[in-house]
Amino acid sequence: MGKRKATDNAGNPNQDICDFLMELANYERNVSKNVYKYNAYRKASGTLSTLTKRVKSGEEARKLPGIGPKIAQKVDEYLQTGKLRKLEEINKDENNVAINLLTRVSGIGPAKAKELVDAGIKNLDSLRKHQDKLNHVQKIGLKYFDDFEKKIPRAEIAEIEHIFKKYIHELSKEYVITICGSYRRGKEESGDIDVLITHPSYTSEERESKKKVDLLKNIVENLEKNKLITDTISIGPTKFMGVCRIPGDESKPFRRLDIRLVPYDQYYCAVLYYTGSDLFNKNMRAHALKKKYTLNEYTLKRLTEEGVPGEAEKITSEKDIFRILGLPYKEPKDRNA
Ligand code: 8DG
Ligand code: CA
Ligand code: CA
Repeated sequence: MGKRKATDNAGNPNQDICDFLMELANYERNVSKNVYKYNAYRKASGTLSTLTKRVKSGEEARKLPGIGPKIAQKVDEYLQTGKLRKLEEINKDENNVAINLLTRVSGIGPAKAKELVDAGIKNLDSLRKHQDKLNHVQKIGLKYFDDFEKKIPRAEIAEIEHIFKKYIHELSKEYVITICGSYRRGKEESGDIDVLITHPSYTSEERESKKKVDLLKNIVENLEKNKLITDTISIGPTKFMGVCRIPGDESKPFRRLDIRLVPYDQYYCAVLYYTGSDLFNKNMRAHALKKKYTLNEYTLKRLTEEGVPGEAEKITSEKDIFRILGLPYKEPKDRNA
């Protein structure tokens, strides 16, 4: 699960406002455990990050989608005073600050962070001394804390993509490999690398019959042998979570890598889903429901009068999904909503 970070567009004239909204969002998620407010702040930040001009007032911000009176008021306070009392109050409490810090470790969620803070562990040095309290994922998150906070430049992912394809095609030329997520949406920087893989011999029927359980394991072993994959967080028949680094260059950071093996007949629903953005996905699923369809990372199915999903539609491209739902096709770069 990726950590949700600020929506940072290069040259965003409202970046500082987006940053404080994301700080409030993280506080709501990590400390108040208020998902509703968390999403509201995130949405507001997302909206402001798409503007090409700086907002002049809360009133102006309020006219935008996803910005209500309370957030507009905060934008006003920030524009007028350069700070926000609510954030200052939040950051006065060292436990809040500690919880926010610890949730930045990959694998540590709000509940675990609170447990650690209650046990008196409030910074990374102290956490390093108490690794017995951490599971395997969290230990890797701590080990690579600095690297995992660094964004991955587009050119580096392109290089990793190239190496990836080279080694996987050694196993079989027929593997289809797509790097999804923010990279596919054309972003200049990404938080992690989301790889989807399929093979014509691997279909949803095969998956049910569990015959091809070793496909992903073989891929991962090959990439380990070739020094691209450095650590495994978890691996199952269809999902790998781990760490990679460009081989032969120790100056490069370690990067979070997710690989999913997807049945051939479900590939494009998965590509759509893992390309995101997650807000774009949410809107698309809501639109599907209005058209009496249900869409998820596996399939697109028509709903009966009673609302029961029928057979999966035959999908051979992302365009099929847009067409069936009566939507104009959107290029990945236009899905940053
Ligand atoms: P980033 O890594 O550069 O920060 O951005 P990202 O590539 O858009 O985010 P991600 O967390 O790596 O997720 C990849 C895609 O997976 C995302 O764009 C859409 C889809 N997705 C959802 N919901 C969720 C979710 O709750 N967690 C994760 N990890 N992915 C999700 O639609
Ligand atoms: Ca991811
Ligand atoms: Ca990603």
